[in-house]
Amino acid sequence: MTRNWWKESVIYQIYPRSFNDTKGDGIGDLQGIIQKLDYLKELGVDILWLSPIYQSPNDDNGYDISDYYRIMPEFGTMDDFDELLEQVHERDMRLIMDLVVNHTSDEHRWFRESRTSKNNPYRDFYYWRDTPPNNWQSIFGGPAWEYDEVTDAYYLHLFTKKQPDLNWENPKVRKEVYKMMRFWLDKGVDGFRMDVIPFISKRLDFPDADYSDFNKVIAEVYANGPRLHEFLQEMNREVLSRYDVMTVGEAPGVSPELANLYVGESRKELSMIFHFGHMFLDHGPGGKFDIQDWKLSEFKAVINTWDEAIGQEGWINIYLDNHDFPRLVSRWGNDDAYHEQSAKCLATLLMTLRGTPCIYQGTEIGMTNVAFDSFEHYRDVETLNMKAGWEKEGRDLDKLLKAVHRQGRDNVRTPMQWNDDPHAGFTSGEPWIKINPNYTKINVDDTLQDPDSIYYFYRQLMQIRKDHPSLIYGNYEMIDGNSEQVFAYRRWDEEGVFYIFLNFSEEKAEMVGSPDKGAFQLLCTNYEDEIMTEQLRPWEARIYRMV
Ligand code: TEU
Repeated sequence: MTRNWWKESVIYQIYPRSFNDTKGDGIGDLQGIIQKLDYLKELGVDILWLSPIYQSPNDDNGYDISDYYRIMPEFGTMDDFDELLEQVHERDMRLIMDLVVNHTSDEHRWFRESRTSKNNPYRDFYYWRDTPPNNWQSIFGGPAWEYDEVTDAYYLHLFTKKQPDLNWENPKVRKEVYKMMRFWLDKGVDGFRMDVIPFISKRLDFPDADYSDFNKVIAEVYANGPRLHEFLQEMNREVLSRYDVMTVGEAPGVSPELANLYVGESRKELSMIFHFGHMFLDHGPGGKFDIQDWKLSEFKAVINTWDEAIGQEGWINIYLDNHDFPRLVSRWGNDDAYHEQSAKCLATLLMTLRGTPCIYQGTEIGMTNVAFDSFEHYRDVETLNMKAGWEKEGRDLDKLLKAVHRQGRDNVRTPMQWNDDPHAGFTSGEPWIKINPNYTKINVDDTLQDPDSIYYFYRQLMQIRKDHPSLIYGNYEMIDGNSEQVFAYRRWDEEGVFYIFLNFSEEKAEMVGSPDKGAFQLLCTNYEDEIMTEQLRPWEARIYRMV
């Protein structure tokens, strides 16, 4: 397997709006990120992924771009960006931008032009039809075809109606996208995270879809269109291949079988993808707010299947939360009785699977979900659209609020908790969204004072990963896949052999398949007393290394 800097790195995702505000307007900004670069360098991360910072009306918090060449004024100026990029590079870190090119904002010049008349030169930058050609639904609720009276026609939007889908069939669209990508790469940006990139090629026969299983529609109708790989190979040829950069494709709808079409080295498309296999385990047929139980054996099967599918040919990003999914310690761990142990156990998983790990801002200090007592405190368009839909259908809003507490995206968008000052040190103004009230207990300042904190455990794990490339490039094999308590696996190559045991439960658990004590030494555990009992304690993680 080829060795690359981006395989040996750890990514840290910054949601700029909620990271650090230096202007007192309650919104995070680029100078705020600059202020925290030493904190990130100390943590040990290598690549910073910024969620979109381009000009946007923020219908979807920046994932609705109105100008790809300008910085959102709330975040600062292009000079601030240039300073940020320079400061990141000075610390031998790298920075990747969020490339959102499946759609733009409806306030983008291209769309403002496109909607003025049926023969405007920009008309075919988007998908217009005189009547909706199918029953497609937006992922954020409601029909995916929006009527526009100016030309008495409908346009396609797979997300909000303020996010019209770009028509990639039009070579002028592709040319504009590639030009914009070169603009940022010529500034020295080190790559892109690509938003819903599997959606850019549409099935032009626009078949109806069966919404009894939304995730199936995403996989079989919205994603993996007929010209997708042609477009990605063209993008690689025209742009990416000319720079030493990395790309990570957000890959909803991509199955393990299709993975290496995107990331196989010989394909010359993307460096890696992050899949949604584990992320939809608790989504019922009605989607994320139709919550169903998940079993550890199912979770392990997903990890296994993907590792096998990628094999020696491709590469994936390893993540357990991001700005779209609940906080990992609340969703997969136990953010109450075993907050610290389970956060560290999950960190061990992140750092010892085969792939490039991604830490989402605040996860390194164990930030948790939040349960606002009313919809008025929520800001996410996905949540608010869902509430409007349930209200219209006369459904039980209390039931939805409970589902939002578990699955809502604002769980991960409450501001970073820097200290126990008012507003957690995030802002001197009124934050754009309420701070999680547990900031007095969970914050960076306190974490840095505690040598046994989750933060220092992440640092320890990242150092272990760097010291032992077998944990990056080595083979992976699960042990005892049927256990509903323990996730155990081996990592090995000619440089080393490692066993990892993770107890995903509140009970003691047998260490099935434990390595021969004589041949292995304990390298890391999340129980400070390090008295190694025969059984794993609740949420105990252990890494053994063959001596
Ligand atoms: O997300 C695409 C996507 O599939 C997610 O919307 C995910 O399925 C959903 O959030 C789960 O509820 C990307 C961005 O990450 C997301 O923030 C944007 O809202 C979306 O695309 C539109 O750009």
